[in-house]
Amino acid sequence: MSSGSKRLKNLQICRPFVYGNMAVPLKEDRSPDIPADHTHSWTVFLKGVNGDDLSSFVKRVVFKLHETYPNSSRSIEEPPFEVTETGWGEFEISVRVYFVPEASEKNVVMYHHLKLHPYGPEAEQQKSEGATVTSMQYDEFVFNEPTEALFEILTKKSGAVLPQQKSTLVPFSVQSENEELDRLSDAHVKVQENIRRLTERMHALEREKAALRPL
Ligand code: SLL
Repeated sequence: MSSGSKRLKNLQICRPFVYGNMAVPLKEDRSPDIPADHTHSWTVFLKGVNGDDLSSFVKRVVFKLHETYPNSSRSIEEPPFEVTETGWGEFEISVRVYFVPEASEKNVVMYHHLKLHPYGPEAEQQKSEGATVTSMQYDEFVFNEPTEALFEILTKKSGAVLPQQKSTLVPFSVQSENEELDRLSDAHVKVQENIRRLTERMHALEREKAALRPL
């Protein structure tokens, strides 16, 4: 076995990342090279939560676009792992991630629905402003029993960890995760309290019913 290919038993190491797309409507002064029926410019991407570079352990990312695009399978070999295009329609993009050879990990695939149009209560307003639409998903690479070499890369070279504090730029952080856990635990306490109150009420009504004499 070559050095570093031994696996570290009973160890799991995770790295957070985000993938998704941003899209903007094309303006009047669009380039003449863009086909007339295209309405939006968009970028599909995969990156660290903080915008961190993942290339110490990600070797390449293959974005598989709709077959209406020429060379619909786009292999990106270095960061930024993204594809920018123009088009008119929304469709599903597969995002396949290949890891560096030292990792000895199988590739993984995620699916992202390309989003061009705003939706929700502010959709009309955003549409009239030509606002940028973003659709992004948080996920984590989970490496079970990583090779020594991958462990070395992840702990020594790559930052790419969840930021401690939340900020307006990065919606994902240890702080927001803890806040979410607090909200869940508050909700749990409230639900337990409601169950207790309603059970008591039910028992009281049952007692009342039992005390009623049949007519
Ligand atoms: C739809 N099912 O009907 C989808 C398909 C395809 C979008 C969307 C490419 C343009 C081109 C493009 O925008 N394809 O041919 O260059 O909405």
